[in-house]
Amino acid sequence: VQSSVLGFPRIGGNRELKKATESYWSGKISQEELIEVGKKIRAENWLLQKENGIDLIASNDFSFYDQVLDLALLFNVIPEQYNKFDLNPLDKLFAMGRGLQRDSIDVTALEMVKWFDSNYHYVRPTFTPTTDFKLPSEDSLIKPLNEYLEAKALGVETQPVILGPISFLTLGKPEKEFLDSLNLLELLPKVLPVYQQLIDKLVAAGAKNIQIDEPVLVLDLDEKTQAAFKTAYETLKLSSANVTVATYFGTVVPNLDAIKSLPVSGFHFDFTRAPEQLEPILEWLSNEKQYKLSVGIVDGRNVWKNNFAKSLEVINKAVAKLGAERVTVATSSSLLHTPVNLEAETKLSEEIKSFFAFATQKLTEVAVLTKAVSSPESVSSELKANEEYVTKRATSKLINNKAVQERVAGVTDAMGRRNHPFPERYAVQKDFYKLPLFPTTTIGSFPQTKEIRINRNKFQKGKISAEEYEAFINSEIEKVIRFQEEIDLDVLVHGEPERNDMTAYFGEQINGYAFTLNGWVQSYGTRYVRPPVIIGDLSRPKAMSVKESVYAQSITTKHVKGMLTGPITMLRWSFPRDDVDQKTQAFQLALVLRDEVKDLENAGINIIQVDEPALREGLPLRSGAERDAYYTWAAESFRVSTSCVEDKTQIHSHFCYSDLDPNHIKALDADVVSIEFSKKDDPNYIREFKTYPNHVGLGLFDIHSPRVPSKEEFITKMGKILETQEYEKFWVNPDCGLKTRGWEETKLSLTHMVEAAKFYREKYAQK
Ligand code: THG
Ligand code: ZN
Repeated sequence: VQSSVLGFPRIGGNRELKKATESYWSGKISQEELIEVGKKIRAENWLLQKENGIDLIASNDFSFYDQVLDLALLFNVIPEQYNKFDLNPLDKLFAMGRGLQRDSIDVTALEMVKWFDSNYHYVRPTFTPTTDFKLPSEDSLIKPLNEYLEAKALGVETQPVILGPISFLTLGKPEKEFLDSLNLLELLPKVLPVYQQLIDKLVAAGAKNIQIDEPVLVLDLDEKTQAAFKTAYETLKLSSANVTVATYFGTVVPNLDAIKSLPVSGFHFDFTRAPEQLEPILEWLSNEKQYKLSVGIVDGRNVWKNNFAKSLEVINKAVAKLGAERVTVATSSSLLHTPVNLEAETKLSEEIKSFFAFATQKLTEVAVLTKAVSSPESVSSELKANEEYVTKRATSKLINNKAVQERVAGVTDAMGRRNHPFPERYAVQKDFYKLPLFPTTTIGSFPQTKEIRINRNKFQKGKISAEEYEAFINSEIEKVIRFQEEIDLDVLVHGEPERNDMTAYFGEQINGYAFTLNGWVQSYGTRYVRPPVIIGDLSRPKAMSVKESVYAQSITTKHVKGMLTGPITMLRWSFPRDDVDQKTQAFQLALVLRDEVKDLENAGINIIQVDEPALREGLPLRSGAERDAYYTWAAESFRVSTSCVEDKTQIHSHFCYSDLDPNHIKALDADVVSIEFSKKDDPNYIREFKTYPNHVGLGLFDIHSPRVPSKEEFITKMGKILETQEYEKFWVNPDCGLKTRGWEETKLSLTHMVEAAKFYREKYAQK
């Protein structure tokens, strides 16, 4: 039995890669210095894995920005606009990943999209019918080869990891003018020779094992894509190395026929996310003795310690059926999605710490499980300690709260229903709020200035008192309220100066959550998140957001919107429990939020927004029963959190990041929804929202850009929307929160937005 790790976090134990990359961007260090930092991180990661006795250690898992973008650059999949300037390879990579504005250069970034259902985002390659796939002419520019040799020079034999041809093509998209005409798989005959050259070079350099990732095998694939696997892998000559085709994050079973007879040495499957695929896979492989099986069993997506007894059951079943020499023990996926090292967590209680394993600790887990198969006595103390952990965690007071469990069990349909349907509620609300036509509002956050960050930091470090901090926050709230009054917005917000990462802000006030000091994971490029961890049953000791909202309402006669993060987003942006299903966790969060919503209402906050930007990302990867079930329980958990209010209380919600089906938003029954919209110049998307029965604000400007749209631009944009929307249900707002913007552009953009709303208000008043 061998051990295998599919990839290690590349950010460094102290976010060295982020710091170096951003220093390079701002001209503080040279490219050589940046490259050195990358080299050092790679060396540390490889040596650490070697010390832990891992047999198959990944190389080419490192990236200065994104591994999919690396491959696009390597294969010369570079849209023309990036070739117009004489950029060196690394600068070209950054230009494609994040855009570049410098001297005479002005190029935007390629699209960034979610990596399956993880919180990582990859850069989407774009293809044309004439994309000229080729390797760089110099070997020194071939990243997988370089990194393989670099490790070898350190005495570490690695397994290069390459995204496979079917996934590479189908995770990309055609360039704009070829959207309807180019079928990406048509490019297969052109890309395969380049794969072949790359593999031949790796083999010539000494690589004995190569991993080819085909994660799209866990998605719904049409017949053509399924058939393409056979074509691709039968065209490639792979017999000179041990090639493992790897999938993760789901079951491969519906696509099993597509890979059943591929001429490769073995397969890797994820048995943490899809344990149900074990039986059919073993059944198949027991008759196909040429294949090895890599058993993905140490979770690459979560922070929990492995349950060795449970894992060994799976591994031993595989060994019994296939024989030890055909089985590899592995992480379920790359460890990219887990924080680097638990040892850095000096503030976690010993008990909580004893429940966790970060990437570094997971290496030991893989090694122990591997030894446990052939010589359990050599790891008997580890196995015993793990058994104790399992019992301790299952019975921990930190985790179990009977009252919460009973409350979730007692959730009724009625709790997820408002007192009356929207038309009746709206009649009451119309009378109560007396809002003008085209009411204007914002999504919640206002610019997070340096001053805000400094004060938050001082408070966290105990350098200013709670009273001083509260006074500061109140002064910020007052500033935001006065500004909104000045430009005559209709529904005001308090601006959220007290929050940074909203998931963490609420999580910190909920029992059953744990936090890390250094548990960063890459979200995209040099942007990382530090997701809080749901460790147990969730409950709210006291109100979480009432103080700030009530203060804001107390200093204005206009309506102030309360601001909360919905149950699905809280769940998706945290590390979830692995001992309770996601629906239960969502419902626990829903009940916490329900109490908060009620407290806000009781405190005189009449409009309450519960954001669900992550609603769409929770979607199961495959269509079918599980996906339908998700929509049902996700919507239900939202409604449980918001349906406890009177008719007059207006529930808002907000979505961003991805295309949404109005039908799924409808199921939430929010009175008003705001949706990211400014970058969609797609009239069909607007039209779809005509069927949305409640009120809707389509975002009118991009908050990711400092650009200020003019009043006329807003008027044009609104005009387009009003061509299809019933004007009475139309709200006016930006795409998303303004926390990453500066005050100057925020003031101008919002002023123009309000002026445009007033323009149409007058125009429609005459109708
Ligand atoms: N919170 C959590 N998870 C998330 C998001 C979040 N996942 C999805 C989405 N939002 C990811 N988007 C971003 C946007 C910005 C940044 C990270 C992810 C970002 N990070 C800062 C950085 O790396 O410099 C660090 C921010 C911090 O100090 O907390 O800018 O909102 N849990
Ligand atoms: Zn948003």
